[in-house]
Amino acid sequence: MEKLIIAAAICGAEVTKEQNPAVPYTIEEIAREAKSAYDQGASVIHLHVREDDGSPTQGSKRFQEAVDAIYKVCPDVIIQPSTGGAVGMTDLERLDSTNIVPTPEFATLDCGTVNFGGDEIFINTDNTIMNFARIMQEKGIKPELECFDKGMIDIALKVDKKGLLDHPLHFDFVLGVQMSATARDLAFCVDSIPPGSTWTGCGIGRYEFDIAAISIVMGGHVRVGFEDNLFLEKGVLAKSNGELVEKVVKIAKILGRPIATPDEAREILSIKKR
Ligand code: KMH
Ligand code: ZN
Repeated sequence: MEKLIIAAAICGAEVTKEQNPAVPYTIEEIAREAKSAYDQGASVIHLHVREDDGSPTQGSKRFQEAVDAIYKVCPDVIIQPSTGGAVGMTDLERLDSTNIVPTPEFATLDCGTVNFGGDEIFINTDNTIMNFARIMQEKGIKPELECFDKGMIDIALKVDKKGLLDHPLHFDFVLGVQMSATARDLAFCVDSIPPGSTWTGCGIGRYEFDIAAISIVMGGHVRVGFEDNLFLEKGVLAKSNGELVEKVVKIAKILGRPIATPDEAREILSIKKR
């Protein structure tokens, strides 16, 4: 089976130090968390950034500082800035994370509107999605198609029909926010994407390691990290993102799946190194 790409979503926009003191806010903390994940086997860092007080920002200046600091300690890692940002940000704000040097190799593209719990709605209209896809295509940024349910896969395929996505496509299936997090859900998503596409499974909260294990067996890739889950096991906070990655590496070893280096991940994902 193909080597396993592990993506670490080290920071997110919503989780706080009150929930887990290891959640990074400062540039130093973000670099520390990226290194902890990379040292354990993460080849992709999914990146949000914060101001020092923890408030989320998509500002390119802050992203540039974070990316520079990460490359110093993880020179060959694939950095994947979020273009989702935080609920309520404008499209222009969200896209600012891609205005860095070098231009990102990879970035998220959220393929629909999502109920985030309570009154929170993460809005992605068709025009937003098409516009983000067009800009990423122009800049040569590989989109990770974030799909929180099957309808979002269909939207991604509609964007593809317009010629706004270069092949092979790469999907990230996020389970446990809008769709439930079962093997059946994941299998339905995997069955719904074009042949030759690659995909990552991402389980939110207590589903993180179930979805990781199922994805490893099914030949997909895995995302873990504080953005999605703060616990190493029930009642035990993870001390670092590295601990979460380490657990995936252990599961992969038991299941016989070797781990991809960043350059091997580029090859699998058809990403051009900057
Ligand atoms: N923070 C969420 C509103 C992404 O990174 O592209 C959006 C999100 C998805 O995290
Ligand atoms: Zn994110």
